[in-house]
Amino acid sequence: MERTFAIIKPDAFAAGSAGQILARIYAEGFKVVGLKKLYLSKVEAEGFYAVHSERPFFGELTDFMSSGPCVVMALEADNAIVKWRDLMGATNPAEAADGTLRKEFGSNIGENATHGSDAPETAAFDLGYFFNGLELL
Ligand code: 3AN
Repeated sequence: MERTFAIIKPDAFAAGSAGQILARIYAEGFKVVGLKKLYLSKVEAEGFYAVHSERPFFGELTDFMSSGPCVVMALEADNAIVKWRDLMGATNPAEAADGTLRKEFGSNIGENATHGSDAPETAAFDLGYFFNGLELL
């Protein structure tokens, strides 16, 4: 079993899509180990995306992620990191495959409905940024 970190981003939460996305998560066989609604500050979003701080879209990305509430989750499954990335689809919803969450719920490369860790190291950072150990029992 592996754990990964996921976000229902502010665009999808504001659109009322959180329930449908959560239903897909359960239908695909993930166990939801942690879940909470947060309204990130700009500073909190910047800390989370620090790895992207030199990218040209960093300001836009952190403005968006602090623009409204989101839902952060710890998901558990066999091969959870790749499994969740596959369910999300490509970063750009226009390039995401049919049946993926970003295809169905994303609008553009910035407002793309969901986040998912891309490797064991980033999953460990992401989970530790948002959850303490007691929250993941
Ligand atoms: P992914 O989330 O698929 O791993 P990354 O790591 O390339 O994609 O990018 C991190 C986040 O930054 C993406 N989820 C997306 O919301 C945002 N992003 C990526 N590229 C752009 C861009 N060109 N313009 C605005 N936001 C972007």
